[in-house]
Amino acid sequence: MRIPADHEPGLYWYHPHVHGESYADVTGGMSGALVVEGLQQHLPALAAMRERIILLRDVPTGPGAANEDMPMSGMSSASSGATAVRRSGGGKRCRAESGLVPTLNGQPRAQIGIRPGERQFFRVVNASGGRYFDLSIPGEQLMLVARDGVPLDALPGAPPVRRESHLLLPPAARAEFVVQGLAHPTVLRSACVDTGSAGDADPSVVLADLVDPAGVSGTARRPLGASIEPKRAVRVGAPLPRNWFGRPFPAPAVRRTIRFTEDDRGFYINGKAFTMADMRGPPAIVARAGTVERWTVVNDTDEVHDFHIHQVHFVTEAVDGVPVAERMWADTVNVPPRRVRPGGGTVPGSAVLTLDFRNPVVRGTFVYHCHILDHGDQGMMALIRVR
Ligand SMILES: [Cu+2]
Repeated sequence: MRIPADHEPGLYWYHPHVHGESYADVTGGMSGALVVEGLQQHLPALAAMRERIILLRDVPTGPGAANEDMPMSGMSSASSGATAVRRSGGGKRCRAESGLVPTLNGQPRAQIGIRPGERQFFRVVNASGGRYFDLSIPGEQLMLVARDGVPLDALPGAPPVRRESHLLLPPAARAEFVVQGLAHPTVLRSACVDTGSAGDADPSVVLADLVDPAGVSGTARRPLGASIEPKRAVRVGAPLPRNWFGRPFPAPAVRRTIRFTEDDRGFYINGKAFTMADMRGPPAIVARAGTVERWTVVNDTDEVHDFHIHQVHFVTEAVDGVPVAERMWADTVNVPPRRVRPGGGTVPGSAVLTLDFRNPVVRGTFVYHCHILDHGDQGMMALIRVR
């Protein structure tokens, strides 16, 4: 595989993409991580830290495999802008069985050794077929440095590090963040994600225990590893590759609406359920290379959908009409379900995206789809050609 010299450093992953079978293949574990090296050169503080590549997979559960977490704590509600989702208060949906058990690098409840004060660099892939994770570590903030393979400061004006109380990772999303060991044992957990009244159950779960490998020692009070506190100046080393991610946007060349719907027979984009035969058919969208486009992804269903496009990254500008304050590059975004209007009727959910077709390597015909893979398999997918 040839990686262009101006590619961003960051975290990607791979899996089979056979239409109609992706959910089964990915749930069966056919996936792996891909790291494009260089983030540690850009943020030298990371180079001093232990790196952990973490794949979260959902696997079919056997008897007694459940690993339910405690009820929702009083954490603040969604703060991570582009991927805000409603969080439920631990109601029925949060106790529902999904039939799948989440695993961290293959283990239902992993152990991660981290000394008090030690900083480690977590590079997390949501490689599940359809589960949302809402990651947090009780008692600390996560220092986010990259999302969906792109360092945060690749976007002009964005800081290299953001402090987050939790990180929502829709299926296929990646988050790269720094974790600092606490003086007492804690956990990496996922809070229950409310995926809407028709959505799948994504109950809360403990993914890993974070423990001091030396036991209760009380040593090492001072931080180990270099500082990466966003409030102090984070030292930036090698500059990021000069490429299209760092250039200001021109005005959108085209505006489009992508509408997600579903019924008892399948899942649709703009009224069309994708089939295997459509792989060779004309693309739903032809985009002009060298432009940016503004897409409004509309969710007119009662469950979340996870918009994802191949090859291209985008910036989420607004979710449900609310401008996103913390803009960043991404290739997955949660689109919230429709909601009931107080006076009656419903309002569809929406996400407004700026898609970037300027990079000359972004060419040819590829897909965009819901990355809840059973939805994509049942038709929520379409072709785009860039020329
Ligand atoms: Cu979907």
